[in-house]
Amino acid sequence: MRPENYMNREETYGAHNYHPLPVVLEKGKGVFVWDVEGKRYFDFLSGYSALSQGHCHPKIIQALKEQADKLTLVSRAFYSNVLGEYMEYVCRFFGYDKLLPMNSGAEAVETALKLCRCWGYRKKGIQAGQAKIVVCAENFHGRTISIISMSTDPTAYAGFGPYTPGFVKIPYNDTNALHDVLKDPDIVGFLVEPIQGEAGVVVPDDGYLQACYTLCREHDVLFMADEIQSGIGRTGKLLACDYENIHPDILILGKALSGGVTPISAVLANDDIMLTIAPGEHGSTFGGNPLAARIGIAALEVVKEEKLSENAWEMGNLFRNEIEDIDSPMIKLVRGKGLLNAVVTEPQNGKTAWDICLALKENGLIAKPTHDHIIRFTPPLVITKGEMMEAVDIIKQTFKAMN
Ligand code: IF1
Repeated sequence: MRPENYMNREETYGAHNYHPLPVVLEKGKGVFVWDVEGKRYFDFLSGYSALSQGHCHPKIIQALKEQADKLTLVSRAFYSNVLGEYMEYVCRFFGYDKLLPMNSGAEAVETALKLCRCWGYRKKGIQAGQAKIVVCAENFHGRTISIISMSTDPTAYAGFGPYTPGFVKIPYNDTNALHDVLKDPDIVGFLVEPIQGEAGVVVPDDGYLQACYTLCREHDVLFMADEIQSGIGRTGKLLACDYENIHPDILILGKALSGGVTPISAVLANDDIMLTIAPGEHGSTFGGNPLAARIGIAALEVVKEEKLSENAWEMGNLFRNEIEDIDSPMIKLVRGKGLLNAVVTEPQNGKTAWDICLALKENGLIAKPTHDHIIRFTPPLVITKGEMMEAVDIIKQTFKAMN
């Protein structure tokens, strides 16, 4: 079949909830993907940062194959021989007492919201039904009804009301705004992305997270970090919160927790918070399944063994230095940390970020715009210097040809 046939079939039988770049992928390995006509591309989206270990990492695929032949699911009605090992491994990896396993990132965010409210009622003594959680404008935490109820982006929430109450929205990167709302005694938590991904890789001022963390401590409010995209080495440290040496009360992980092999997410917290949820009060059919547990251990072992955080730091600096050198009227600025970067573009001669991404695709690199004019560049963290220089050259040539 030709690429158009694949695309038309998806359009015919699939919901139109995405507008994909016109490329049909068939194979992936490391930083590369190949389309159905055998053309190779640098993958600079990495499944929205889920594929940090690269496509089809042999160690993770091996773990998948071995476990798939043994036991894939028991539900949490029974124990398995793998789940406890996974829970211990991840808790020690990030320094927490306990882990609550889920599947998608949104499910983990919803779990964190429930856990925070539950702690508010059972430990902080907030009156039933009155708990409030502070969130930041321009956030992105997923697509469920309660999560879009926190959103300030009409594209995310318009047309899906009525909305879940109990959220207080404040500007991102504004500690005074947080200080002011924390006067409300019913506030039980503050949910924040250490770097805002969907907003276009918005990096807050140095010290912002630390100041928010301190305010939360002072007001007996839980600091919840959504590190689903910024975590697990993506920004050049294991967690983006590590840049400010803060240890979130509730840590939310997803995406690269599985290396892009299967949906795995997790909420981590210490006993005084996690044990406020009693048996039967929360759960998920697939959450903590043995297959995901084996894959999760392998995915994190790769992060450690291949020093992916360190590589993300070095390759991210190289990327931003090279892109900043490009002399193009279409480039307003490049920003990010580690290998979580974005180029803010300026339309020229009617050409937009989408046109740039189409041209990049023709030149062998796939990426996708967010909010029309921002192109997110998030390659797998396994990218080598040689691969990065080759990819940067494609980006340079593409912008040069757009002038
Ligand atoms: C889409 C990007 C968006 C996330 C953070 C929770 C979730 C995500 C910080 C939910 C998911 C994905 C979802 C995907 C586009 C992509 C994304 F920034 F990563 F590019 F939207 F912001 N917290 N991000 O980034 O996790 O339920 O998807 O597993 O929905 O279009 P999920």
